[in-house]
Amino acid sequence: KKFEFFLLLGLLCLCPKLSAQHMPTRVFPTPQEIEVTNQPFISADFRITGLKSVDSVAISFLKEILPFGSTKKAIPIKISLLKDKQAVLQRSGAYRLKITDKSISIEIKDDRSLFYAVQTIKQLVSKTNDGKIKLYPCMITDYPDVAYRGTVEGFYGTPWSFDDRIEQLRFYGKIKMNTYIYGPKDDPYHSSPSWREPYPAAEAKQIEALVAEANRNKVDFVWAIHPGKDIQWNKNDSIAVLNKFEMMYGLGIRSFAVFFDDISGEGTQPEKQAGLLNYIHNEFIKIKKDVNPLIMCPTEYNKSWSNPKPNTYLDILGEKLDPSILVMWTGDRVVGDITLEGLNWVNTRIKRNAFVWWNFPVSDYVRDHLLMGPSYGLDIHAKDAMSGFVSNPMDKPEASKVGIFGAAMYAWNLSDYDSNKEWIAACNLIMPEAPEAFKVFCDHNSDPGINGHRYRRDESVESKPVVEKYLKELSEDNFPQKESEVLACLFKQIAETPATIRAKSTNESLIKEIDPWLIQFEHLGLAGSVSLKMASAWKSKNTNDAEKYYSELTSLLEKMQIIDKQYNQNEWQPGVKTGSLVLKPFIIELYRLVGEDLKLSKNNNLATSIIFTNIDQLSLVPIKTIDNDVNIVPLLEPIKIKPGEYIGILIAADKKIAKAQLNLPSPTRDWQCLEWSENGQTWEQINGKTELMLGNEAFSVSPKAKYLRLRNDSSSEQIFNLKNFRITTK
Ligand code: 14T
Repeated sequence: KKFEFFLLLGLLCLCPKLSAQHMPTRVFPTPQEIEVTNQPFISADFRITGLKSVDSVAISFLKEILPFGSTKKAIPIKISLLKDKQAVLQRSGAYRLKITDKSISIEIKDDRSLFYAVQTIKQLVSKTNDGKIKLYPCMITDYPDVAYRGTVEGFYGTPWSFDDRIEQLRFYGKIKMNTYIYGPKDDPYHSSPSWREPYPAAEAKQIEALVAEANRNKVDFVWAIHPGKDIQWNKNDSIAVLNKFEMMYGLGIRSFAVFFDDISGEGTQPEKQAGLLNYIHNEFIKIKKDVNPLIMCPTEYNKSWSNPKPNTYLDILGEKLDPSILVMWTGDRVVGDITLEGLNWVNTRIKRNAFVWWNFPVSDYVRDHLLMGPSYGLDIHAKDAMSGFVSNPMDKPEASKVGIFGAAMYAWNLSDYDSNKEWIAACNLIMPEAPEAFKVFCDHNSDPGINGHRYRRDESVESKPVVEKYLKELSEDNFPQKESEVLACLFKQIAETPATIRAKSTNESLIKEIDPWLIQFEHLGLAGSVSLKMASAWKSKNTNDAEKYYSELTSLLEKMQIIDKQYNQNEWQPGVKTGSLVLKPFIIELYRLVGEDLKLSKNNNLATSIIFTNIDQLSLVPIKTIDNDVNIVPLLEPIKIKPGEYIGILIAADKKIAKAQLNLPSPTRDWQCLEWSENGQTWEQINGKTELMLGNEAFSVSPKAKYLRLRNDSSSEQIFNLKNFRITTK
């Protein structure tokens, strides 16, 4: 054993050593100590020795990565307990991994350690052409900086689905996160009115299955209750919480939380809250021997909302709560950065290290935006000031992985954390088939826009100075040739990005989540390209071309407005915003400059007719206009139209509809509802016209009509061919 160790030491000394940045493969999160040689060895098989009663999930996982055999050449993998008495190696998940061409040694503290060591091995392994295993000798000593790392499903809006959550738990295992706090605000059995009631059988079964998946991935499934809206501070309700926890225990839950956020009135009293929590701690947590410490979210969960006077809410919790109970904290504000100073402030008051609830990348307060940027604003010196770190994500689980990945890298190894580096790593991991395109998408979809929390994020970081230079040169009456070329490249890339992502990525759920933003992003790219051509024609005094591009841009901007009115129509922040911090304002600025100068600005109504549809497949189908003849360019492939979907034309502002002519053959006709509108909001049906659509006969429409559309009025998806959809204008 000693000999082996010295052999490894010798090897590590002889071979050129590689620092974390120059490793053959990146291990994530960055291990605390790692030395890797750049001389790989190759082996056909491996076998296990040492500890027998270790976690079978980790072992079967290991067998998926390394071929097991019993030949003499098989490299032994020895699993043993960490003998080191260092405090950091006593943490759950700590492991030491030594790989030589003679043996692999895995030293562990617990089952989680073995699982994490296996995750690390998986990242170190590559395969030769003949299917053998290639490994780099290395020595890794690793443990987490923060004990509890994960997410809190704590947003308002549609909770994640069962399948979403299963996939999240697997993802957390891969990035060494160990905590998933279940607290969706819109689950009635988590909050009022039904927190006292048991889950219906079907939902209970799903929770059991989620707990099982969490266990396989060494994630604590923390079930949270949110009783504060209508809790009565009496024995009955204390027992109601206890009973509910007992039921959840029966479903396999071994970690619990009580949330008192976003409530008012009776429920907010700190003495009562502490009383209930201590009761649960004494009567439940302490009695069950296999349950983790209680977690609570206070009512005053951020500095800006907390009473600064001594001996008020937070001090009372600090004083009264059993010291083992963990207290959550979102920072100086509801949504904001996490600083050591801010944590020290609250830690003194709650008399323990805060459990950070980071409200990023949650978007429930800006539902028309995506938060796809780097996870920055996290203090890398705060590891000894927090007991846990969880991220509150978006209602879009796959898209949230970008932000969650950063949070995971931070919480494992704070001093190594570089938000930008990990953001790039996240894009590579989450969309390995098109990492560059995904990065472009994320880069321009990260700022939440103006919001009540006054929380803003960088966006279009590298493009911003180019845009600024471009506008400055223009204002000084120069034409910024170089910047114009750089931005033309960028907008071309943006316009192509959605198609690349759709074609290459196999992650259908992710594409579905971001679909409206992909559609809008494509138009942003097209509008940007046209705006540059317009500005360039204008600067070279080519007024004809400038006007032509101006009107093209008008249509594209109008189209973007329509997309904003068609997709993601929630009642809070409806619509679809993209590139809203730098690129969209840039396009609008060029539009304004040229429009004002050429006296076109008063006429910023729709200059040309455009397609009006909410069928994704058709959103970019062009409209052909020749004099007064306006028609949708016919498509060869049949079109699928879901219930409620429609296809039509919005005509240019200065035109009126004289008549229309449609030929859209479909196996059945009873789904077809033909409608016109003046404003795109209220619609009038044109009765009895659908028979005409076979005959190509023209019919007249109200003179007030600006829009004409055919809508699927049935409850099932239909198929039709687009042969002719034509409007004659006057
Ligand atoms: F418990 C908390 F730590 C917390 O952050 N609670 C909510 C959370 O569920 C939500 O996702 C998050 C972001 O919007 O903010 C908290 O919710 C609020 C915040 C407000 F400022 C609800 C109402 C508010 F006025």
